[in-house]
Amino acid sequence: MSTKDYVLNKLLSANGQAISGQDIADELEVSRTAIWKCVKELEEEGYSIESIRKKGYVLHDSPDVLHDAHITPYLKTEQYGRNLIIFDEVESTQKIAHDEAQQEVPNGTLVIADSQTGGRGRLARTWYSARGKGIWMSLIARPHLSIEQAPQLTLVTAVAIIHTLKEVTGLEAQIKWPNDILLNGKKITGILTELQADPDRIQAVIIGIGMNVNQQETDFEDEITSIATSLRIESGKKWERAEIIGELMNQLEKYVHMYETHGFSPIKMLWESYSVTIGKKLTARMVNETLRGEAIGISENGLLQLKLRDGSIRSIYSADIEF
Ligand code: BT5
Repeated sequence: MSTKDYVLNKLLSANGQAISGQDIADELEVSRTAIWKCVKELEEEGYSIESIRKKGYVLHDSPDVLHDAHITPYLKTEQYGRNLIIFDEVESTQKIAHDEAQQEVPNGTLVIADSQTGGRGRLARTWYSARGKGIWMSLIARPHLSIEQAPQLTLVTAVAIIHTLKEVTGLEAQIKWPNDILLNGKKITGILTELQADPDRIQAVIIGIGMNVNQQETDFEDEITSIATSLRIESGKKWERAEIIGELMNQLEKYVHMYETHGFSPIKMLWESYSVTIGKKLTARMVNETLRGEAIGISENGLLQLKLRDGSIRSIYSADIEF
């Protein structure tokens, strides 16, 4: 850890109390001037730090930056988010997570970026990832599940996201099958779950999450202005991304563990209670066909059950839904 990171960690964990420059200098066996230089650098990065004579430094405010020291204090997990790989800019966190997963990084390793130049959704669609305004991250999970159980992790993730939003912001979001989280009917979060597996065993599941946090309406590209929203637009205030990331890790670890130990039934119940899809008449567009019918539920393996006009029931794995 660099001297600056050490000073930042001390300031953050002091919770608004003064920390002594001399004490830190002694702990690190460096000069007091070296500590003072770090404080100046942090101020230039947007931290508001007061120097109080004979007492030391007090941190009053932090910029909304992505840094281990900001995220770790929010973690209550054993593994998720404990190994953080944070970038300023990448093409896609999903791509990096796939490479990292092959290097045998631990379960729960999280790849985060402040901006993505080539963020993607399903079927290689564009995912807009404005710099510093949202959460663009990919979790490398190595769950104790069979390959057949992996697709349901998108639904498990959706439940974890709903609980995170409620916990941190108080907002009650809804799930649109299969992978959209909505606030007031507009998309706040997209999920992209991808699998790395041997013929008989999961190596890793890469759970990509894109969440709009601090955008204003004018920040969205024309293509998505009418369909997208952010936490700031819905709540009228800015949010600290580190806190949301920490809580996402807590909730994801909890619900993946619940799925591993109790199967899909408890998740299915929660998922259905947050869904805007079930009970609706809708059109499901798939790569090869389009079906119209009523969504009557999801199956034990996470497939959407669509009742067609002739009364027959079709199970759908993935589709774009229009009401
Ligand atoms: C998704 O795909 O919703 C999955 C998005 C996953 C993004 C994360 S970010 C971190 C990780 N790294 C990546 O490269 N990806 C993951 P899909 O259901 O196919 O929806 C894509 C559609 O959502 C686009 O065609 C747009 O219409 C819309 N869209 C794009 N950017 C958006 C945004 N920021 N907010 C809301 N909607 C958006």
